Amino acid sequence: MQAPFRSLRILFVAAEMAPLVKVGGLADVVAALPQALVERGHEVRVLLPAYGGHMTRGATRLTSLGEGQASLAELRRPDLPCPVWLFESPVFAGRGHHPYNQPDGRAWPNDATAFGEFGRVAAGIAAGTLLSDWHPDIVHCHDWHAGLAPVWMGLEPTSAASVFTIHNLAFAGRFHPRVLAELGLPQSLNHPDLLEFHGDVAFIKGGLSCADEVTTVSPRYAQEILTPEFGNGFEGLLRHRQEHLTGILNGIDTRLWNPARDPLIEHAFDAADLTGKSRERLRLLRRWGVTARKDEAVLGWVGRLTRQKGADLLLEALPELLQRPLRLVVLGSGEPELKRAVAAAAARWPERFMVDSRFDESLAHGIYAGADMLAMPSRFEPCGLSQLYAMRYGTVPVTTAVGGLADTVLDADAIADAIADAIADADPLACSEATGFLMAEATAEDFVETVDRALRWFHDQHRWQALMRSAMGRQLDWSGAVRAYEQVYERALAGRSPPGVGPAAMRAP
Ligand code: NHF
Repeated sequence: MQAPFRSLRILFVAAEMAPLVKVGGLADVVAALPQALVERGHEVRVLLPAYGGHMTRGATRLTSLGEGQASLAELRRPDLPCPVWLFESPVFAGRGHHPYNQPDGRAWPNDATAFGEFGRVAAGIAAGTLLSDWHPDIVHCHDWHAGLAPVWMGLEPTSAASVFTIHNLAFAGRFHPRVLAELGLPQSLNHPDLLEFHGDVAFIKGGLSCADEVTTVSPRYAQEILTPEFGNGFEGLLRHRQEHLTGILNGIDTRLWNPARDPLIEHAFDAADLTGKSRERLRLLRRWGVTARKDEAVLGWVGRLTRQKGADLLLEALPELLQRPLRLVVLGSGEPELKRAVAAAAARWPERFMVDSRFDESLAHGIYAGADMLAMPSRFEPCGLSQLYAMRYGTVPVTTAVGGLADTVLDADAIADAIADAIADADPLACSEATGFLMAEATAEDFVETVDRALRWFHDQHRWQALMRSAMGRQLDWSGAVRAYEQVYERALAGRSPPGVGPAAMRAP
């Protein structure tokens, strides 16, 4: 049954938010979901760490925190969906160039104290001890960085309910248990039902075990993480909390990602007139001084060069792929070894395999607009946003059938076969629901085989254009997700632990 609508005060707690600080898809979601909630009539604030002075430019101080040099500042800007509250503290000092990694690539050594304190600030806002005039109904925490917020909330009297969203279970925020004492948290939290994890403490478990409701970013991933294959050791706990676990597919900000009015591309286009897309293809290749024949497809990659994303599979498949009429364009940085291997391949095949490893939002838009296909051979993918951006720009994803990819990419051959089976003389162009191509296994062989299937469609331009239009026509905005989150918020409020008592899990040991 649909819950009756009421306007809620929601505090988002996250380590990233576009355009202020972005490492991955988390940042896009933490910008777009508040926007959609605000449009539905909710009052939203986002709590973020201030990683450097550049983030607090133009912000006004709300309050100082404790006796140290920490404070809370508010940033209001036309490009932000709601006021952003910045936690300024020496614990985050020096992270200006990257929130998670030191210049040599290693994680910052004080992550536990920094994000532990961050969670404490969220709980202080929830309890009304830090700000007197704004109390959230819901504290919506994202990924391990915010995992201690529901734990701190359990230790302070608050009437707010907590929701924890898993964007990627592979990052757990795992530390030595001594951090509990360093943070002034009780040792009783070092318990298998709470934070303990194989002799360490894992901050993500704070969210998984203590939040009133847990969500993740696609229905398929919500199922997958209950299994040892995708559960990263948390599958037991997640199965235990299954009644409180919901998979809600991410949307995208369709105003920002709109090929008909995207300031980051030069030639606008839409599904009715794709001329601009061909021009964007030329423009994209011109960046590297190359052109492509009509029968050559441009296969793009936008994303981190990691094993999760299957960057190693792309490299393994490369010699085979380059036997085909293909040009590959890669935008991404990531694991040092993969970065080096990608750079070496680019040097070896300069006109066929083109790479840019700088973070460049306009090149990302340029690839979504100008490529024919998007490569995304991920081993696992909680939701995946690149395939959604690509579809919006008529770029057909070639991906693995996992997580959110399986929920959003409908295989063109599978659909064409189903239609042909159902209707004897079906129109060969029929692919009304199809949006891309799915590989069964994350292997280099399957990837090549799936690119081959995509190329067969590409070489029949009538069918290809129908497929592009079908991908572009898919509804990708936040409207469905935002209603699903409202239901989760209502459930969290209805089932929340009584103020001051703490979540059920904290009472158990
Ligand atoms: O889309 C935002 C993103 C997901 O699959 C993505 C991931 C990180 O790995 O929810 O978070």
